[in-house]
Amino acid sequence: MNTPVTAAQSAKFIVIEGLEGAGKSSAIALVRDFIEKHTGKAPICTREPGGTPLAEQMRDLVKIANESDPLCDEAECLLFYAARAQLVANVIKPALANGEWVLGDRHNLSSLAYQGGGRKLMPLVSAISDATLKGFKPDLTLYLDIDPKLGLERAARRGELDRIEQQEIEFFKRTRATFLSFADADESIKIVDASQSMAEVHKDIIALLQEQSW
Ligand code: Z5A
Repeated sequence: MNTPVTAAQSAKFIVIEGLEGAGKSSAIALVRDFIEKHTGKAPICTREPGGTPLAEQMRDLVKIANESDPLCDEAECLLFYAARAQLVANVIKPALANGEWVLGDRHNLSSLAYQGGGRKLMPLVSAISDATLKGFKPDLTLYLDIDPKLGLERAARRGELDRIEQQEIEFFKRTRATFLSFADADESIKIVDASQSMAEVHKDIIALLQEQSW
């Protein structure tokens, strides 16, 4: 694991997912360092929604509530996929083709969980996902699993909650259940118990990374 690999031969796309307050920020810093040690080069880091100038504009549209023109659920879903299509086409695929590893703060699993599960729009989400991504997916997803009540308490301590964070608890319960059901069905999605202390969460993440046959 300590011998740097030739990135051009095996660039990987790794994604961190989880409900708010799951601890994605510190997990990303940890995985970024791991990749840098493993490959000899820091990964390209992305966030969703966002990561290109146009996708960042869409991020503002989905995060900030506009009371005179509330975003309907279908428009929200389309904005997430428009932002993702930009990011995949202009950043993620070119980086991987160039042999650079990519580390994502959220990706398609978030839409499946929040819009498909939370908003109950799974048929629409599945159709757009298939049409825009055409099977493109991360090599590894680390899903930081947390009870929404605990996650939202942590997120609230950090500051004001955004438009999506202000949804009722049932929305987040459905979202979490959908994250877990996708993780159960897909070997490339690993579940990390994010209710543990940060040190324990990080230990589990490193163990999962070391398990990979890269
Ligand atoms: N969204 C969507 O609906 N559909 C999609 O397709 C996509 C996204 C891509 C993006 O918001 C929103 O869009 C998000 C999902 C939705 N909204 N919601 N709700 P974002 O990117 O601004 O934010 P985020 O992704 O939800 O969260 P974050 O702020 O980047 O990270 P985090 O994982 O929520 O939390 P954190 O900052 O790492 O930790 C939160 C606090 O908890 C912090 O003070 C930590 O010190 C503390 N913490 C973390 N871990 C621990 C442990 N283990 N113990 C104790 N305390 C801890």
